[in-house]
Amino acid sequence: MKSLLCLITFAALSAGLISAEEEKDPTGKHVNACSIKMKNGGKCDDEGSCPYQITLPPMTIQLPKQLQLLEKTLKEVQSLKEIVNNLKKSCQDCKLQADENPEKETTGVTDGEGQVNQIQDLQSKVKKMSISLKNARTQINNMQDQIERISMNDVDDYIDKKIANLSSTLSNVDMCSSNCQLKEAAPSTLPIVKDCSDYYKMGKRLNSIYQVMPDPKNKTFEVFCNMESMGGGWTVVQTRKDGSISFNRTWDEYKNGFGNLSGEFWLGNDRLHLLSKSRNMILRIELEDFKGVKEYAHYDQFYVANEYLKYKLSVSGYSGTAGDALHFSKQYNHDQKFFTTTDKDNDRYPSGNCGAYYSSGWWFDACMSANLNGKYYEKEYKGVRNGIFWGTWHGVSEENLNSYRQTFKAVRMMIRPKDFS
Ligand SMILES: [Ca+2]
Repeated sequence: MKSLLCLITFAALSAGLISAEEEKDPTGKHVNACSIKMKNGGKCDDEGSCPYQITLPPMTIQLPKQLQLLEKTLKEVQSLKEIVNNLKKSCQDCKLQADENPEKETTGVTDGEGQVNQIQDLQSKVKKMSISLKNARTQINNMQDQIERISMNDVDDYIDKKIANLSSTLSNVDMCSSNCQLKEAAPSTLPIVKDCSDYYKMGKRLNSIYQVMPDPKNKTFEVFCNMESMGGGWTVVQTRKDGSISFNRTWDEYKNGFGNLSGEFWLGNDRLHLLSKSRNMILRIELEDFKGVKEYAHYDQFYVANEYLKYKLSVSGYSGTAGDALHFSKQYNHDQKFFTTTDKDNDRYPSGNCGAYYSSGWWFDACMSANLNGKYYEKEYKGVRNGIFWGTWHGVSEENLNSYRQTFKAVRMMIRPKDFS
């Protein structure tokens, strides 16, 4: 009977249905003792019947009516406990998975399939968007490369051509503004004068100063036209003939030009750029020494870039008698070199400024095999070769450190459109 009562009490405790005070031993440890006590309640009578006293804990428990029902309840409670334990374990596993793989969305045990699918869809969309973003970034990078390859000069040229077309159209409209029907195909009375060759075509045959406008975006400026030598139509860009002008000048002076168009001068790098940009130009260099020897160098192509590109020189296609000093050797080559002055070092000589060393503004390499803007010496000189220099001139190759330097009496640089005839 006592064991049955203990069993019932234990079952109720396990199911959490009742609470009971736990007994402790003198050391304070919990003791799994049954709290139900049964003892002798008095003296036994003659027939041997004894009074017993049962002490129950001070609790009220509503026990099932039948023990079978109690057992069933116990089993259900056990089963519930197992389910709860499994759920706890599943939750812990889920949490661990989520910690290990934060990119994956956790789908709780209780989440429906619909939610799982939704999350997978979202993940798939995120992946697609990520790929699209990568592609877009690649395309942007490619476009940036292309933009960098398009130099400002090309854009400049493109705009110039468009403006030239517009100017031509506008002048036609002007001519036709008053009495169009009476002026049938009237020849243009406003010819475009880009350089001296246009004046030559208009019948001008006098060596003189003329106004030209190679670029409609820029103002007209004066040039000296050589209409007499070598077929005429030449726009002169540099002249040396008496040493009256110093060519040891600053960047800005070379940019804007200096000297006297009727005497010695540098036309100016900005003008050189505009002239050589407006048409494909050829270059003719003429040299004369103090012995009266005259030679020339002809280049089939000549172009000077804008200031932004440091007036880079493009020159090629040599023919002539003076030798190709601009392309002297692999070491000394003035083609594709930037312009350097005493105050702006764009040369290829790392230890100093060739312009300062040779008292000149020029398309220095590191440093030079030609320099037509060097000092004007009337007599032979020694030391630093800072005079007007042409590296393929007679006798120059035999010069040594102690010998006299070659000097020049006259130098001239002039350009003309390649298609001039
Ligand atoms: Ca340098």
